[in-house]
Amino acid sequence: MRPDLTELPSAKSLADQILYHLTHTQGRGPEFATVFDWRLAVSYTIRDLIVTPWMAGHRASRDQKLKRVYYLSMEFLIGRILEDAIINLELEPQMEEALSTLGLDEHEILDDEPDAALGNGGLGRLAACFMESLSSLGVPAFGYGIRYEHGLFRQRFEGGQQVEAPEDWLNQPHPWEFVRIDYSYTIGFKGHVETVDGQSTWLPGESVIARAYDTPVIGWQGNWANTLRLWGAQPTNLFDLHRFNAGDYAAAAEPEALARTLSRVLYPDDTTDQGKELRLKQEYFLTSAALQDIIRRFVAEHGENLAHLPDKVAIQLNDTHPAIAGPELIRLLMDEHGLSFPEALDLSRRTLNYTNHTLLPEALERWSTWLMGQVLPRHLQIIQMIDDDHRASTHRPAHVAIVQHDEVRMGELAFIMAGKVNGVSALHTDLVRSTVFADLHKLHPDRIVNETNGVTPRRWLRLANPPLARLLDQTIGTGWTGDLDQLDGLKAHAADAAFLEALRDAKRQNKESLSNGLLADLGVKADPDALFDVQVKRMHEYKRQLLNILETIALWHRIHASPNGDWVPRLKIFGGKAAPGYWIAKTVIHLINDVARTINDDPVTSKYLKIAYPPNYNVSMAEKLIPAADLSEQISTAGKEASGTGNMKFTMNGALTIGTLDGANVEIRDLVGPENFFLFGLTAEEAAQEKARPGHARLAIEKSEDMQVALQLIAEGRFGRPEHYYALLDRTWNDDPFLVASDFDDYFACQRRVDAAYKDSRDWDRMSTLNIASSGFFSSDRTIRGYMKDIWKVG
Ligand code: F58
Repeated sequence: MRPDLTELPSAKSLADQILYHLTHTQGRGPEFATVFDWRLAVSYTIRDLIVTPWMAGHRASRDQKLKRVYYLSMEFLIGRILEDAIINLELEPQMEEALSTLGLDEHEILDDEPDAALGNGGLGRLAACFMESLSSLGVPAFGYGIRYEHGLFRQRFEGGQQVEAPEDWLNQPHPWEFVRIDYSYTIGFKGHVETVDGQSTWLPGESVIARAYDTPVIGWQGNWANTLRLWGAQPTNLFDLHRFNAGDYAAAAEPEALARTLSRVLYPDDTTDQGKELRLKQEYFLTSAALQDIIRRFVAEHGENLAHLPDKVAIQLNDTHPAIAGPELIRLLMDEHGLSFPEALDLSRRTLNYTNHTLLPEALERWSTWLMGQVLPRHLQIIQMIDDDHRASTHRPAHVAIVQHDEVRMGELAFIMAGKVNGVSALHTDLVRSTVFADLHKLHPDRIVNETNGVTPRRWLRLANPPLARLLDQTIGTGWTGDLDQLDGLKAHAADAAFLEALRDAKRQNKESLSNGLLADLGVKADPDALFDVQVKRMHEYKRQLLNILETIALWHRIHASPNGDWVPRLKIFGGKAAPGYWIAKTVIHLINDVARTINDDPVTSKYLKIAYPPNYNVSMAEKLIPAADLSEQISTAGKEASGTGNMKFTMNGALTIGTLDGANVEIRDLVGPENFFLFGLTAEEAAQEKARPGHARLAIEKSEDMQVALQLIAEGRFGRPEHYYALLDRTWNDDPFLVASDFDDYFACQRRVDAAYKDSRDWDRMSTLNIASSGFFSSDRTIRGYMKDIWKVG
């Protein structure tokens, strides 16, 4: 509830404030102002309105000595901030009016904002949704991350191939942040440890300063704002004056350049060894700065007795990336605050928690003991102490150690140092218990809990899909935005012809705007009546974009063979980036673009089949694509996608899902009803067995005529130079680690069921209604309430 509705500014006062900031903050008169100047003036106007609840929240948390939640994450994939803030303050009508009286185009202003792309994909976007929900629920919380100067790379296609360019969102003033030069911490690296009378002291050989940059995150209805505190790296000595005076300017600037490297770039989910040391340093940089800040605040509010830390502080580690928090917290408590090892260990365990986001063995972090010893020598000692203590206290089997084969296993470290460990969907949590952490689960049977992911309905419904949001407001009232379970009220309208008509209309508006955009940007002419079939996510073998494009080729071949058939027109949309070093994923991108060029130019099939692959998929693009989708592709190999969150956004926006029993798809299907979900493919258990069957790929391909045709057309060079694809074809025939071949026929048949269903538009709309109506569970508000109760013990 808003405390005082009269505080909401009028359109007139917004316009006045915008003009004020244009003149006094931007230093520009309206006659010379660019879109950028106006956008900054609008942003400062909105920021002013956020500052009051932000400060009030801080004061309340401090005065009432409330327990705080700290979310440590190497990634926050925020996207744009301005529109989200306007929506959460419920200022859309006033702002629209204000901007129109100033003669400005609102869309132009909003579109001028660069995405804050400080993340790779789902894990980073989840962190951003959590920040928004924590504020919406009024939970005192801080997000801690790194202020990367360059977020996720920009993607473009040249000759169909991905080309990466640096992203530079900070190349212009960022109006949302407040720099806090008084909150700066020294972060050490390397050097050695001296032990005198049992008291160890780490003498780092290098150090940098972590400086805080704060962005307020406003919650729904503007009552509460938390802080996203991002650390920027600064050199301890700004400048080597000696060298400068000697005329060696490059060398004089070296310390600064080296230090800044730490917060220069977001690590792209990479497969190479390069940058490993830098990545470890980045992880430690974030973690140490955050923990020093947390302890400083605790002491300021509660005094020196750190025994109460777990009562006032709950720390969540977003994956293993900040798992060095275990040894670092112990180090700070022991070496800097004089606690004993057993005390420090106990307090740390009652404060820290860890979320696992992947079962893929190659994604579980490991550091060589050599590198760890070089970069963080004191931490390596403490890790050994944690490991010894765990061995002694649990009598565990030898293969459960943190340090094994000269490697530090960050998953084990995070698990052993956490009060609670959580998976991100029901299936994933079961698999965490039975596979990666099976032994540790046996030793600590109460530690693993499930918290199925969620997404914020403010951004992913109200902001992204205004036509649907309006229809929902008219049909079930506006309460759904803060309480997504109210969507359930739509079930009563699933047979109401007028409602279904209006729903179709809303989807149609989104499809039309997307079609216009695709025509303008890519030259792809899409028919808004076609079925919009969308797969958007990071490019990865396990997500199986290859399965989708092979099915597209096989379908094209069939349409070509009988062009007068009763085909359902489809637009296949792809979006996603591949890690720069991940050649198979990059080959699939190339293939999709090659196939798109051939198919889109085919006069025989073009009224039935088109492909669009807009480059540089990001949060803002997702906000346009998802509301226009009829069909959501969630086709990962079962057992590989921890949860998925895109799948939830599509469901909320009325797309039906074609998917496997993987991640949160399982829960989506249970909730929307199996009859309103297009299921295909092996289960996780069957997939594991199939993978163990020698020659599974070849056997499956030999049984599938459609798949053979698709592979043959690629090999013949129908879509581009075949030699580009020999390695991919060879891998598909002979290895196929993600079982594209084994699931192909079932997927193809399932797509034909989709076609049949789409022909009955009334029934499709009914199913779409039931999908939306059943999606309340996937609000990140529900997820955060789960963490509060099961893990953080707050509220
Ligand atoms: C994703 N992980 C999971 N990792 O794949 C997805 O199923 C889940 O829904 C989501 O987390 C949220 O729980 C993910 O996005 C990364 O991007 C890593 C970043 C660091 C390098 C390795 C990949």
